[in-house]
Amino acid sequence: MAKTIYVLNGPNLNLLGTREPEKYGRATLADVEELCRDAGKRFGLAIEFRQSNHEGAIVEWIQEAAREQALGVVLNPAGYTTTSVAILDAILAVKIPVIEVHITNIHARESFRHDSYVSRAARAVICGFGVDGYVLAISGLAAMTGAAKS
Ligand code: CA2
Repeated sequence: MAKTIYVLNGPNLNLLGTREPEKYGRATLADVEELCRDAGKRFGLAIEFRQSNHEGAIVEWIQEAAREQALGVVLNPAGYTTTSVAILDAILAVKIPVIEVHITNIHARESFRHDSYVSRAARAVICGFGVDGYVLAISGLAAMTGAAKS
């Protein structure tokens, strides 16, 4: 059975490609899912791709990923990045690696976007590569877990 990477997306990312294209680009979340599935195939990995506007759903999915012994989680926490102790605690409670991804370079934006709770527990952080950051995160997870060799 192929190992699975959970790709989790936080609030408002369902709007990707439909608003603020100058910031977030024109790719939709469905396009991002396709990019992730293609990247997964290259490494023989299954992708579980989800989005929610609710903090608790993201907490439950991180716990589910660990229970299901997923290879890891790629997480764009979006607006919960700098507010959610609950998501931080969920990441701290699991042993699987979580890679934090942001489409934009959050450090070049407003200061309230800089101080990520998620970064305190994430194994790695990728930001500013646009939606290609998701592919980089999957590739990085495959490499750090040894899945890239098999
Ligand atoms: O750059 C990123 O990926 C962010 O996580 C996106 C979040 C923002 O709060 C973070 O600071 C950085 C915003 C997600 C909202 O997504 C939208 C996409 C298109 C149109 C409207 C919202």
